[in-house]
Amino acid sequence: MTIEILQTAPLHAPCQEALAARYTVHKLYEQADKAAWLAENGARIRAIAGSGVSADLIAQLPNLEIIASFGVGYDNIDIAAAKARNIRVTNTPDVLSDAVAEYTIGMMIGLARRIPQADQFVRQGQWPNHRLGLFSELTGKTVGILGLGRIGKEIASRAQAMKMRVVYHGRHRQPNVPYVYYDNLEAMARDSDWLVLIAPGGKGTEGIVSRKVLEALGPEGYLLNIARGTLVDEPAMVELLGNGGLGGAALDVFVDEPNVPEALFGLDNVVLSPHQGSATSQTRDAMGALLAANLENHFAGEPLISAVA
Ligand code: 8YV
Repeated sequence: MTIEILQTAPLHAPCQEALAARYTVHKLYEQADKAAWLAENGARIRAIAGSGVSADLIAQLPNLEIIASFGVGYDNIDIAAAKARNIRVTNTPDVLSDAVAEYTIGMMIGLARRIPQADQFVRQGQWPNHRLGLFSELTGKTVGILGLGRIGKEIASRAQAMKMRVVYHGRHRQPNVPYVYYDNLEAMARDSDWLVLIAPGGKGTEGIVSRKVLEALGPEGYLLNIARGTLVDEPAMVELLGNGGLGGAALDVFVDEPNVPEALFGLDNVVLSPHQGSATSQTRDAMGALLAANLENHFAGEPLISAVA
């Protein structure tokens, strides 16, 4: 008898294929009546693959042993509910750090130099009659990184390659880190040209980039969010981007994805992206392989590769 697992969302195709070859996979998101399906079949499920796992779903799976999440962030998994039942949780750290860091620098340059706008300018045939203008560059600027974790460090070293000065804020000063530490986010925003957000989502960081922090970053300051939309007071950010209180923003994440505040669509001091940080074939293959390997190890009684602490 094969092990039965539940997929909560569509996954990267090669990952899905690897799971289907090894397990009996049930796709909850394809069930018309999810509650009825869970009531009838929930007891056979031993693992979840995917993201978006609520306490309510966990409660309907009495024999659940492990949740293997596709992604490094696990703010959409009820970790407390899993812990209460000794259900193991894994994520996909490290393998996506380079792709996310690379995209961060790409979006920063895209905003500083208005690359998407330049593309539109040429496509719309404006070049023969108009000049696009002069913009800013990263060279010599200070970037304040919120969250100097694994991805934050990759961003920091790439920012240094762009000849930027790196400072950071997090809950603690880190030993053996060559960057100036700020224990106050608002103070760091005030002293930075760029504020880069790469801290985890969830209740602990909700709204941490408040109106005050955005105002401290100021009319010449640029915000880059590649973490979670929930970190930012989004209405305040939209207002300040529109009235010149904030210089610009490059945003890969939003509070209510895939819905983006429409007021942003008319602003040319923003660059918008549909949560693409880890979206390369290379990285998604590695994330899928890690998810599958964690499940494999769990069912073989081997140590997990990347368990959520
Ligand atoms: C998503 C991410 O997981 O890893 C994360 O936390 O935000 C992304 O890599 C990815 O978009 C798959 O849903």
